[in-house]
Amino acid sequence: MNLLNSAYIGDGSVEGSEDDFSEFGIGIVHFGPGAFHRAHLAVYTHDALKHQKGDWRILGVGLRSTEIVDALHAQECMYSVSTRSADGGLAPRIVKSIAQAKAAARDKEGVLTRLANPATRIVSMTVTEKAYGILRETGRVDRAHESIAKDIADPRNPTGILGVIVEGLWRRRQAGLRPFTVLCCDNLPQNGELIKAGILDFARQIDETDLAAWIAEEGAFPNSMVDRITPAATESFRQEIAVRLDVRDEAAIETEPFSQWVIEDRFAEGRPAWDAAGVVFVKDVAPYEEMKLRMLNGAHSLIAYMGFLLGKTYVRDVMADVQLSTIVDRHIKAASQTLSPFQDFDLDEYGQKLIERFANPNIAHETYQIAMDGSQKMPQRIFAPALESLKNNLPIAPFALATAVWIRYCSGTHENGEQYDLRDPRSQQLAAAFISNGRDPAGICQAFHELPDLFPAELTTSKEWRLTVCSYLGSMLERGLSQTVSAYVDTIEDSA
Ligand code: CS2
Repeated sequence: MNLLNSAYIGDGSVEGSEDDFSEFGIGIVHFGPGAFHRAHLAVYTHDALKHQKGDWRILGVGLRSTEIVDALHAQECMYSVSTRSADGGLAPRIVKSIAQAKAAARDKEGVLTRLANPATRIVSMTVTEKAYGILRETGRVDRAHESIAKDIADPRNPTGILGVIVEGLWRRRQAGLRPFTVLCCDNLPQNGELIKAGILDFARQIDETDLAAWIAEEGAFPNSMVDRITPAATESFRQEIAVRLDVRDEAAIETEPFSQWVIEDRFAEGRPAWDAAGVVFVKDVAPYEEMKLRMLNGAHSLIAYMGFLLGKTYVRDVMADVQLSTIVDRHIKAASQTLSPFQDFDLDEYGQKLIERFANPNIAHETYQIAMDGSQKMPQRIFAPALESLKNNLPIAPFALATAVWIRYCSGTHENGEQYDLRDPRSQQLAAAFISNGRDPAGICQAFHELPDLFPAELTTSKEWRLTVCSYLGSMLERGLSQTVSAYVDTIEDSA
């Protein structure tokens, strides 16, 4: 039996199963209906619809993948989200805010038509950092990015996120409609501003009329900070939840109880009652976003590289190791020192809560999953706070260590010689920067710092920074990671 035919739908025995939103139309097109979206925006939207009726259901679009679209489609887009608390509790609920799912690869016209439909008022996305093809330093599109290059050459037949959105906006303008709000839900700094800059630049490249000016004038691109640790669902979890619910749910996901969403309240054509569902609306997301990117995501990347290289499969395994969790704790504290205090927010308390979240023994979040796409993540997570620390005479060692571990990871080889796939859009460049310098830490460091659009110039030119990264990398190559980690922990203990 699948979820659709289940007695649970409608009988109220699982939270959310009795809710019926079938009369509500689609108002949101979301690109990337992966695990994170289904545990986050879709849940907030379900809860908002309970508080306030409205045509705010979601069309989930897979830009490339078809698998999740098919899974959702087969069960009328209903699915379960189960939270796993540290004490072992597993609490499932049913989510019904997604009305339809489409694969752009199979029905591009259907997606574009929906973007140009007057009922579409918000276009949101979780497509990962690498999908955009926007150069961080300038906000301009990266013409070397595969889908950007393709879509600029053939804009009426787009394949990438920017191309598809701009084509949707172009069609709306032709039809005399207003633009939709673009709501980026990826972990990028000033994500709304960044995608706005990319969209405007893309529009300028393909349209000689004033499309870009119209978008800039009438569109809305609120920045937002999203947070919920959601591992990729596994078959063993699907089996577990099938036993629990007595149905097979191909789109089931497990996640932590914690969830946070902070958005700037600037919407061109309204929004669901997300505030009633717990979303925090603020004037300026920047402080929240910096806190989350540097403290949570920064620590996550450190955990991922260090943990993966030391044979720790999950984040919780790293946290269960006394030495490694000491390093994580040190990192979170150093990251918090780079932030300016805001409102009544207690950064120490936030940091403490992060440690608990990472340590949750019932969340199996793979270090190798988080390690993916480091070139897209390190700048905002590690290099930005490193630069802030350098400028303000704060400790740079935690960030230099994290950078050195990432560089070491980019070798693609474990200490025992076993190889692994880097899974990074720049993997060839990264691997070459490492391998072409043999085992010379200074040469490797130099090659990494010279890669374009990666390190901020002030870090590249700082002797102190380069020497610190280089000395950790040298130690990892000479003495191994375990010994480097132990020596680093001694320095933390000495300074405590
Ligand atoms: C993680 C994030 O995979 C990663 O890079 O750091 O997905 C993290 O789990 C989320 O941002 C938590 O909100």
